[in-house]
Amino acid sequence: DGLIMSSKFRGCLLGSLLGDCLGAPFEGELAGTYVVLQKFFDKLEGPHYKAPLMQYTDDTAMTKCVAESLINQEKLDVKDLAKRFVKEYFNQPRRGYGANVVEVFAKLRATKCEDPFAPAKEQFGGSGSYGNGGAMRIAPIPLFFRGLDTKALAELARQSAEITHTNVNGYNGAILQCLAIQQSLWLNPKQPLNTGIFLEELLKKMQEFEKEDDEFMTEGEDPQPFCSKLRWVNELLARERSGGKRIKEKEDVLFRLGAGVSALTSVPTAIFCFLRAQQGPIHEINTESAFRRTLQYAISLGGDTDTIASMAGALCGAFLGYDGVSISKNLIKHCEGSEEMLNLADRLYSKSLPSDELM
Ligand code: F2R
Ligand code: MG
Ligand code: MG
Ligand code: MG
Repeated sequence: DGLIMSSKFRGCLLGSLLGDCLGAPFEGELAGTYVVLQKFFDKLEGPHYKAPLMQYTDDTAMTKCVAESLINQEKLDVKDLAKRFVKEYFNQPRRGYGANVVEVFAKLRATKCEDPFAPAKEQFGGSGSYGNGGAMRIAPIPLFFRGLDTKALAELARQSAEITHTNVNGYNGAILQCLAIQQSLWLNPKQPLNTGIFLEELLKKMQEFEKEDDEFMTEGEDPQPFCSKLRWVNELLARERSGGKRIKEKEDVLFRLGAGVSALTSVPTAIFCFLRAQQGPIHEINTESAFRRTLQYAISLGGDTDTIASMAGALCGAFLGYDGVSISKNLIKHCEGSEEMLNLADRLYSKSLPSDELM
């Protein structure tokens, strides 16, 4: 019902913000020790509010643009969205943007976003970016359009991504994260999540979208790389459930899934972190909150920590809702823009299509 859904909007956008703010100090590091992260989180959750504020990065800056564009236009308007990305970037360029995406912003500005898709097509010699920038900012789309069917929703996700990411793996990563958030939104947070069924459904949907790109594949390439990764997510979770080798878990996750800046090495990883934290306690992560466990585990993998934690946090928040995340208000207060993000979630909810009945 409405109360639960509005709480899920808040949880999703808050999870996205917190993952970004808390993961950002560790971005680009090797897989960190659990001890350092445990202390870091304990301190921020503790009774004393202490500066410094944890600042958000490009992930959140762009997510806010997507939310604001949907609230104002009440539909996906790619030209409006492109203009907001450009304005946001040139107002605050030092938010840790991807090294190449800034060329897209410059070209969009120079052409006044006349064709919002044109500049991105020129990236990387015409092959387009496969970075995770399209996926990292997707959360407001599955929230706003939560009642759409898979195909229609995926089409919107792809369009929103193609303003900057035209490589098939760039926009398919955005589609995967979008569909995973939509699935999490429609689950009952009071019931334990069946991770096997969750992945089975997601895989079925992704198989449709990866099929369409067969013709672009060169010989020997995996035609369905995201589907293959999802199968590994399932396998790693199943191993853990059967009490498999815990010590090597992190190494296996990094080897099979990765923790990089490409969509392919980060979106399935974020989905894994979310589901793994729902499955139960994790070695050396000491918290009662599955939401905190999700973020802490994602960051412990190293690499693109802000983005993977942000995407995992969005998934977990969409499942549990704000009322179910059970973390201290102090931790939330430590993250830049948290009040504003919750406010955006409320406005997005009130403007979103009342189409709960569609599903
Ligand atoms: N940029 C970063 N982190 C770098 C360090 C930031 C530092 N901590 C700081 O303080 O400044 N993080 C942010 O970037 C990621 C999202 O990037 P996005 O939007 O996808 O950008 P881009 O430039 O399109 O792609 C990123 C890199 O991926 C590689 N790449 C992509 N497509 C490629 C292709 N077709 N061929 C070869 N390489 C490709 C390039 O290295 C790109 O620079 C998030 O992590 C966000 O947090
Ligand atoms: Mg970032
Ligand atoms: Mg295309
Ligand atoms: Mg990042």
